[in-house]
Amino acid sequence: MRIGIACYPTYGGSGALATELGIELAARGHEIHFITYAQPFRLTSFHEGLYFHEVEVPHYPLFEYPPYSLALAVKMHEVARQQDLQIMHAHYAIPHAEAAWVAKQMLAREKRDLKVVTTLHGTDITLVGQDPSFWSITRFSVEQSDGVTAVSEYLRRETHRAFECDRLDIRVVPNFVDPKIYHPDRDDCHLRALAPAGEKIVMHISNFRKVKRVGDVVKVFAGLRREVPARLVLIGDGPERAVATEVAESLGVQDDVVFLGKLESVAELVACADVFLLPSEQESFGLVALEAMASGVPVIGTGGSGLAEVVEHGVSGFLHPVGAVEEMAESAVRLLKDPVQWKAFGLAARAAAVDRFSADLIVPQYERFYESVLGGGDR
Ligand code: GMT
Repeated sequence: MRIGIACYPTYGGSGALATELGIELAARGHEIHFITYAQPFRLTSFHEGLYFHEVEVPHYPLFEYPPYSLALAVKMHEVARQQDLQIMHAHYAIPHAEAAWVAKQMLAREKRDLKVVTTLHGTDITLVGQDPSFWSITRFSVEQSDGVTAVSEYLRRETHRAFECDRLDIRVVPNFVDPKIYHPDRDDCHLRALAPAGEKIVMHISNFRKVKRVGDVVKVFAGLRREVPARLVLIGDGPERAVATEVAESLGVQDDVVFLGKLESVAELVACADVFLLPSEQESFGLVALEAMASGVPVIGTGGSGLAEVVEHGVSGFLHPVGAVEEMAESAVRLLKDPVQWKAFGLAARAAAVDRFSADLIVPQYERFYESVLGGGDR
């Protein structure tokens, strides 16, 4: 198949997943065209059958807000014509699904068909899409898509509820991980540099947005560090970084908190972790938690949203209510003080990643979905 993929190229789960999907599909013989404003951060080397088309937005003094969505639609239209694309796969509805709809209408006038598949990732539905400025157009573009997928049952339910569209057919295709890239082998990890005195490593990776509750990450760490010598490794950056620093200083743990900033590849670092923390307000899935699990790292986070479909409470990690930092710290101590239990949780985490969420299992689900949208197969 000839498929366009529109996604955010920056650090974040939706862009990471879209890029990994493109790479996997190209390896399976499909022709993949990424359309976005910068090289996707996980697209770091040449892959046969995979191309990147940059969307350029001209600056003009009149534009206080340069119209990226229009430039994106124009590029989608251009690439679809030139490459004879069959499908445009929009990852994260805003503005990719809207732009794809516009490109589809432009092509229809030229008697060309382009099927639009939209994958809902999370905050496009649970946060940004519900803002009154975006609600109606998000609902419109999702409903107008030829096929819609969501990365969890939770997100499917949320979409039906928040957009009052319970009859809309949404296929759940969970996120995936490549267990060959994310693996529990610690040989290559930077354990000695991160924990020179053999401390336990507690890790968190995110875009440091409010929804991630990075203040809670530091509070959980401070709680567990009272019982277990440990260091907190924070990877990523974003608006709440200052909060993490403030909380660390106020709790007196700043010397054991390491900020590594934004990193393109985290596979060799995640394997160093003894525990991964994801105490988010909500997660539609928690791709980063899955990457930790594939690396044999138990996850401690919050229940009540999509993370509960990834982490099994009491088996591959522990899930607690949002804000329950004491309970999360207790769970971490329990694991870190009991090597037998820690090992069992790590093995269960790895097994879940391989058996339920490996690329080999999930990518064919996307292929079948595309075929069904093109009219050639069952959904
Ligand atoms: O977490 C973010 O704010 C980033 C966002 C994204 O679009 O990159 O992540 C969302 O998509 C990921 C990939 O499907 C999911 O694993 C994350 O759970 C989801 N984030 C939220 O729901 C908060």
